[in-house]
Amino acid sequence: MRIDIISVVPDLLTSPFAHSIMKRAREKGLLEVNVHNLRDYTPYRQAQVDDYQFGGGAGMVMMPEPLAILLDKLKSERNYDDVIYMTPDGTMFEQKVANRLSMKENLIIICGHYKGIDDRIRQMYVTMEISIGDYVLSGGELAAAVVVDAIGRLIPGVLNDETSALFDSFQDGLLAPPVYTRPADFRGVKVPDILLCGDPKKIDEWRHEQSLQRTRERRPGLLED
Ligand code: 6GU
Repeated sequence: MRIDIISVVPDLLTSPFAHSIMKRAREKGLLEVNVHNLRDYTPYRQAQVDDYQFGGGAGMVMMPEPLAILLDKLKSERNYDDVIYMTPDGTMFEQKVANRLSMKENLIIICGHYKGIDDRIRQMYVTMEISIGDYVLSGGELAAAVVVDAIGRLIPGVLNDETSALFDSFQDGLLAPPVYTRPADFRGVKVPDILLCGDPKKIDEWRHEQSLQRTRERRPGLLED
């Protein structure tokens, strides 16, 4: 999968993909992330990319021309499955959405700043708008990093058996069960006996029961869906 990210603060998008599973995905050639600095594509002087909003009001708006120039260039080079705009008024990002996006070949992600982007870019180019939650971030970059991480780890071959996504919270609509490692007795608190019994079937049943119980207690809404 190839993901092109458009940003006015590209430095925010280096570290999130330089470590751990994202790093391995890129090294294996399964994920290619290209971050583009929007200022490199503006036709305006002094690398201007934003301007006052028509109608007045506080806050700048990202101008359409620099975005259109870069979007046209990318779209002339390959076909994109979606042009995603990160915005707090977008569709809520959930595991279902991540699963679906992980099957795509080429994606563009636009990170907004200030008051957001000129609405004509949304009308003319954007095919999908994503929010990562009901709170406001100062820009779309951290949200884009969340989305790319959630998608990237689902690309076939990125995770191995040990990191398998199959048992993640949400993947089966339930929260994950509790996990333990050594020591079996930590300051007097013991690992549940069943995990030491050696019977995989019994352990699976216990884990499923724990998943159900956690979901009932913490996120009962998930059981209704
Ligand atoms: Cl995608 N962008 C911004 N700026 N704030 C957000 C968000 C996105 N999702 C939740 N809050």
